[in-house]
Amino acid sequence: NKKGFIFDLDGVIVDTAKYHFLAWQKLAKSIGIDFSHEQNEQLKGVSRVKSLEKILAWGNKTISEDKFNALMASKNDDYLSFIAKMNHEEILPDVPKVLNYLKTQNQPISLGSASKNARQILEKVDLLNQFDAIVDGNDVSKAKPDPEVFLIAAKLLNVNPKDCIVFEDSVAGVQAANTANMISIGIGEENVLHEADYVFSNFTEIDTAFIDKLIKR
Ligand code: G16
Ligand code: MG
Repeated sequence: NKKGFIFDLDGVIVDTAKYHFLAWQKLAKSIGIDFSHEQNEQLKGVSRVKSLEKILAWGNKTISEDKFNALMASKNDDYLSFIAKMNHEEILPDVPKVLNYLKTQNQPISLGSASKNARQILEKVDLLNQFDAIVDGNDVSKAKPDPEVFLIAAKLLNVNPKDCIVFEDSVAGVQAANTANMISIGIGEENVLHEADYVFSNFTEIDTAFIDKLIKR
């Protein structure tokens, strides 16, 4: 059986949320807004534009379009300075194990990320050539929870959406997978990701028997 396995990037393959946090926090501070870890959690899977809109709303701030664009650019510069220092050691536990097993089973693999920096990050951690398709923030017009990103991935893999399996750490991403009629696998906390078909804390909990079950279903 040929399925399509689609991986979110931030929070599934690497933990870049910590870098987003540092960059957003610096930005928020520069315009006099407090920004907490809890708020950063709510930006997971959310696009860059939407993230800044949320931060401004939390701080009750309105700014000009020029200022908005300037803030977006400097946030990304800061974020990229952290990305520049990444290496393969930042790949989350047992992600390579799962990717390699899928390869031995001839299962096509795609990335499905909201990030416009996805390719750079995959390059830094040496995973770029592991993917048969890459769909990221540059390819979509509608952000998660819209299913567009995963539907494009299914198309590129030449697999029906109902034969796709999505690994996601964000609520919006799980909803996007469900709306696309795909199997959703939440990576994170059960109480947060309860809409997913399955939830695991991380890939160390996913064994080959479970993957075989997904391939055969
Ligand atoms: C993600 C992160 C979000 C981030 C978004 C856009 O995607 O979870 O926190 O705001 O990408 O990223 P960038 O600013 O790099 O374009 P995902 O879908 O990989 O979890
Ligand atoms: Mg994510």
